[in-house]
Amino acid sequence: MSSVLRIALQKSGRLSEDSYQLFKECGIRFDYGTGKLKSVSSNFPAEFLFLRDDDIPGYVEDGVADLGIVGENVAVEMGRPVQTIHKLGFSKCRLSIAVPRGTDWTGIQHLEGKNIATSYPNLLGNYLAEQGVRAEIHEISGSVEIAPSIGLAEAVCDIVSSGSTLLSNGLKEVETIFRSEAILIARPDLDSEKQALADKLLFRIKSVQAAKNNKYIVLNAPNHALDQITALLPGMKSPTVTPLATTGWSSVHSVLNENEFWENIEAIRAAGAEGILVIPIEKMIY
Ligand code: PRT
Ligand code: ZN
Repeated sequence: MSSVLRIALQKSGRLSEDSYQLFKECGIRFDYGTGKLKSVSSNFPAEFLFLRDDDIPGYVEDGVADLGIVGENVAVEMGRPVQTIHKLGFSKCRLSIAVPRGTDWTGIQHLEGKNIATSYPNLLGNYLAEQGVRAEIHEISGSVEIAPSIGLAEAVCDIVSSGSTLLSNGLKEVETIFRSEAILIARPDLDSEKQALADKLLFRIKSVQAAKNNKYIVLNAPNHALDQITALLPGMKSPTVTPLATTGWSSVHSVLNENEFWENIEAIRAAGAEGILVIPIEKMIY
C-alpha cells in the first residue's frame, strides 16, 4: 500500500487561511470549510486533519499526524519532541512583556517579586531565569491583557502583533522575549516513503517561497552600460542579454531578490537602463 502523508492544520484561526493558501500555491488540492474535520487531497498523497492549534504538536508527537503547521510560540512552549522542518514566514508575531502605561520601567529587574500573567509559562519562566529575575508567573489561558486592570498581575506576557490590544488595555510593551512565525513540524520517525513525500512537499514550499522573495526584471540598456547593469543583476546563473532592433541597445532579463530590489533598481536606472518591467514570479525552481 502506498503511503499517504497526514498533515494537521489549524481548523479556523490566525494560521488557517495562509496554511490553506500555501498548499494551493504548491498545487495541492483539498476541500476545507465549515464542519470539516478531515479531507483527502485529490492530486497529492495527503490527508488533512483540521484541529485546534494547541493540539497539533501533540498529534504530531503521537504520530496521529506526520506533519503539522503551528506557531513556533506554541511548539516551543509545549516542548514536544517534534522536529521543525521549515519556517513558513506567515503569522508572524512576538511574545512580549507589557506593563501598565504609567509604569516607570527601568528594565527587566523591575519585575523582581512581581506577578506576571501569561499563557506561556515555560517561555516566560526560561527568559526570567536567564535574566536572573524571580517573579510569580500566573498561568491563564485567555484575555491575558486584562489581568493588570483587575488586579491579578502587575505585568503580562502575551502575543503581540500590531500592538493595538495592548494599547486599548492601557498597557505598554517593554521587552520582547520571543519572535514567532508559522512553522512546519514533523514527527521525528517518518518512514522512508513518508519522508520522500515530505521532501517533495518541502521542495514545492521552497519553490513557492523563493518565487515570492524574487521578481523577474526586464529592461532596455545601452550597450556601453551593459557591464555595469548586469553586475547589479546577478540572476539565477547570469542575466540574459539579447540585442534590440535599435542599434546600440540590448534587452536584459534577470531575477532580483525582493530585499535588494529598491536599492538596486535605483542604481540600475542611474546606469542608464530604460523601460524597466518588474514581474511577479509564480514558482522558482533551483
Ligand atoms: O482556536 P485555536 O485554539 O485553534 O486558535 P487560537 O485562538 O488559540 O489561536 P489564534 O488563531 O489566535 O493564533 C494562532 C497563532 O497565530 C498563534 O499561536 C501565533 O503563532 C499566531 N499569531 C499571530 C497570533 C497573533 N498574530 C495575535 N495577534 N496569535 C494571537 N494573537 C492575539 C494575541 O494573543 C492578542 O490577544 O492577538 C492579540 C494581539 O494582537 P494585536 O494585533 O492587537 O497586537
Ligand atoms: Zn489555540
